[in-house]
Amino acid sequence: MSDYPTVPLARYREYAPDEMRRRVQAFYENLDRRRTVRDFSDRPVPRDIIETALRAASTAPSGANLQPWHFVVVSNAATKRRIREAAEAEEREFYEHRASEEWLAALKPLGTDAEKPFLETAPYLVAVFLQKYGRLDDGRKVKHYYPSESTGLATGMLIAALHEAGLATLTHTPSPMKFLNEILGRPASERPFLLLVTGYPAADARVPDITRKPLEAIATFVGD
Ligand code: IYR
Repeated sequence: MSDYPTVPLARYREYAPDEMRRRVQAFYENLDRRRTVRDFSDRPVPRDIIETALRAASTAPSGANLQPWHFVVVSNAATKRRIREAAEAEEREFYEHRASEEWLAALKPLGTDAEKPFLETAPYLVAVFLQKYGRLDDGRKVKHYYPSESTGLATGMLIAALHEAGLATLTHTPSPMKFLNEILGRPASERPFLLLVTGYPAADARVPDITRKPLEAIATFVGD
């Protein structure tokens, strides 16, 4: 047994099976209404909503509970403009040179291109950083375990929380994203993981007509 102190699992809640069904169905139906949006309104969003969504994200499980993530929330217009300029420079390289024909064909249904006006229009850009290691107060390094998995889990929970609040999101991954360290003053030990754009969708926002794989295609049950 562990030598570390433990506390009772006091906040766990069990539900009767019918209540479980109702809850998970409602949860699924709400998440199923989430769509990645590329047309954002500039309508302001109260900052405390973003703060609470970040608290939700920070409950994600992580390797050895080391919580290897950092979120930079950008609402400043000049900083958003710098990020847009740097991202579009990388994206132009991507669309004009780096992307393979196969990759461009895969992106075709999404209708994306190197123009990223949403990086200035949306009220918030949340830059998610992955910490390869942490630092103790005395400056010593602490290795982080499974930082990609952990940061991915936290980001998924952030997207779900923002959606629950009624905000749209876009997971944007300009590549490479190292410019985010410089613009946002983050140390070299942190790797930009993705840029999460969030706000209200534009009134006339449209989304590609795409579908999700059915359960049979995504899951296999190995039972008796
Ligand atoms: N980062 C580029 C290209 C892009 C790549 C994938 I994979 C997408 O799902 C969408 C876009 C861009 O943001 O346009």
